[in-house]
Amino acid sequence: MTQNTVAAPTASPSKATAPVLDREETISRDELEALQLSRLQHTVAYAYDRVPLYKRKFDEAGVHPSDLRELSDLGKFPYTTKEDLRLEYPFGMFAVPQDQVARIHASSGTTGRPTVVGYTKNDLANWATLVARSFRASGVRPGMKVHNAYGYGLFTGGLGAHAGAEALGCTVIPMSGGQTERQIQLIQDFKPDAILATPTYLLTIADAMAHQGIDPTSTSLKYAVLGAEPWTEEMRHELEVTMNIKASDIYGLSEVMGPGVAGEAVETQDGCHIWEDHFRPEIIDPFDHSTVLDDGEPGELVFTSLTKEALPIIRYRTKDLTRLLPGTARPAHRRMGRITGRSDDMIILRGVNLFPSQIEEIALRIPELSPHFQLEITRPEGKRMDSLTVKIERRENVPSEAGTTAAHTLREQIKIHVGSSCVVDVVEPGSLERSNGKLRRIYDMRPKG
Ligand code: DLL
Repeated sequence: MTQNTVAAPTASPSKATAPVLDREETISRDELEALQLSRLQHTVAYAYDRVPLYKRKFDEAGVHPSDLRELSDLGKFPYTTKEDLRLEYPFGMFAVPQDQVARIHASSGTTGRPTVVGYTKNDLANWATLVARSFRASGVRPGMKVHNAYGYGLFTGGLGAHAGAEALGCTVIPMSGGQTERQIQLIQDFKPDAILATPTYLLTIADAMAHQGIDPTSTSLKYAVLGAEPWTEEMRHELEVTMNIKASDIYGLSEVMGPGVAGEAVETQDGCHIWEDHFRPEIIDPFDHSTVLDDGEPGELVFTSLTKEALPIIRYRTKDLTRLLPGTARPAHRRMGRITGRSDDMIILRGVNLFPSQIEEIALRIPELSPHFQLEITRPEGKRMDSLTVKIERRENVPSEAGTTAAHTLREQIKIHVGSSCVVDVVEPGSLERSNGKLRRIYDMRPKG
């Protein structure tokens, strides 16, 4: 990719600290779309020639790479799903010989075979560039100390964020996830400027600090770049106030690259800009897959990679629900709205669709309630309907009677805003499991089978 860089127009209040942006961040939409088209034509032909699965799928769908004449022609090509990656386990989706694969990552595989992804040296360089771009947009600058609490290992979070922070010119503290006491010690001693973590893990850290008698607003931290799980504006507010930081969003998924597919600008905090010089996004109707929706309409996010060598990915169905919005801080690069949830995390309660993020949004508006909650789905014996119990901690220093009143309020608000009845159980502060990374919110207790 082009390494030319130009100064940002007005991204920073003072000229002396104006960040230097990648040239692709400042190009016009027309120039960007021309680049997308040529890269897309190349990628589609490259995938067809090198990956048997793509050849088979394109042939079955009756499309050929030469059919891609304009960007909208992408809609003629078949989707790729996680199932495809699982079937091709471990290396069937790779488009280069193994000796050109510089790195492998994989999903945990708790729900079946893991999905395996690979990167060439160029892929790793592009990835680092895009993560660096995302961090810079979120306020991180060369020379800053960055505490990386994303998990290292097969998960793309740790190493992906690490390489991006290094590429930006930061001093990286490769802490990884877990060992919360140690995290706090190092934050106190090393005095980092920025922290990289999942939002719920940063909450765990803040909580543990308060328990140790450390004021979470008193640390050296000024910026947080948070992602890897859905979170809400209410959670951003909670973390910004609790820790006296600016918190920005970062999005990505291993099948498409890892963190840094999209990143949020700290000066606008209005959603992640998708780095469209490397990925072409589409929004499709999650129920009627053949329909590509217009910008602004909510649906399932689909990505096609434009530069990847080891694992080109064509129309990958992320299952993430969001919408495309016009670019702001980086005008040519469209933004994605916050992810409301994943289609496979949707709870269907008596015909009403519900996501954990909706509960988070509503609960955090009730002052007595904390952001620590979990959702239990049960099917009471003899009943044909599922039932939802929201277990949520009241905040420290809130008496239990006030917690009971808050439970009523939460139940009513859920009924009004989501449209379904549930049980709310307000529990003791500190009684629910804390996050170590990606937090599990839903506990499905229904009888199996
Ligand atoms: O979670 C990559 C990542 C690491 C992103 C660190 C950001 C920071 P996977 O483990 O493959 O990759 O999980 C990808 O996580 O499809 C979304 O459902 C969810 N996700 C990732 N970022 C966000 C976000 C990494 N900012 C899956 N908001 C995705 C909401 C997110 N959901």
